[in-house]
Amino acid sequence: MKSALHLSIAMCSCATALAQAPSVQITSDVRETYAQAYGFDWEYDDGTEVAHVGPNSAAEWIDVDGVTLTDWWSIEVGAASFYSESHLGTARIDGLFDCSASTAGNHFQEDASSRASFDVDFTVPALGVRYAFDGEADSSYGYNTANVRLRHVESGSNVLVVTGDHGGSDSLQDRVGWLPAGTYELRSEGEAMAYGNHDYTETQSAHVEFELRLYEPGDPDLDGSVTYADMLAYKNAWKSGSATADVDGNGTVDLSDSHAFELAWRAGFGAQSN
Ligand SMILES: [Ca+2]
Ligand SMILES: [Ca+2]
Repeated sequence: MKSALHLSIAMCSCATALAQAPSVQITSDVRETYAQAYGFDWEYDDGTEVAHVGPNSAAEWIDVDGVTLTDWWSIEVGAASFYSESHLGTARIDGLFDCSASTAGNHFQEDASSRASFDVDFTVPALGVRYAFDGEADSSYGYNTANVRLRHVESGSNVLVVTGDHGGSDSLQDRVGWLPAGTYELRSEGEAMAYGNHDYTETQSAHVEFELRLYEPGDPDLDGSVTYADMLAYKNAWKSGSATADVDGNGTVDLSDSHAFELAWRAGFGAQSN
């Protein structure tokens, strides 16, 4: 049965070809930032905030802002700031979010927070795509959140999860695999929330950084071109039953995976030779 993998090498007349950018489509893009600081005391009750919404479907968005609040007597209340940087493309989607918030301890009640959120949906075409992912998230202990998650909508399964909420720290490095056809939700959030009063102050932070790189499904060695080396790499992985040969992501390695890969590999050559 495994000899089926040999067929496609003989059937393809091309020696090598550069891979096209995979034809994923961004279908929804909501990126937002927010910072606020408020305080309350005998003769003071006020605050300030700033909120931004990123340009829909723009490839790049960098947003740096924040608030610093003092009361009517110029006594410090609190501060919050964010740095948000993200990129959307068919070959790369990434984000970097840093949020911080602090209170000064000069009032009966103080709070400050900052937030950066990233909600992007995209679709993967019929043959799927190959991916590589790096991500990390961490936050200081408290109500803070820092996370990133990639979910395949049709199956309801989380493909990638990095969670550094509430003082946690997490990372996924050099993670590779296939994304089968369908709709995907990529969600990330960083939020820092600080509280304070006359006896208590806080300084809080959240950090998230991730990069999802997308490749032609016929390019399992991820060098940007579909060559015989990719077929050989896949064949070896498939023969050994390695999870890296599980193209459809159903947890088993069988002929349906090798057939799916052969289709993708041939399509990678064909797209370039036309
Ligand atoms: Ca390759
Ligand atoms: Ca499979």
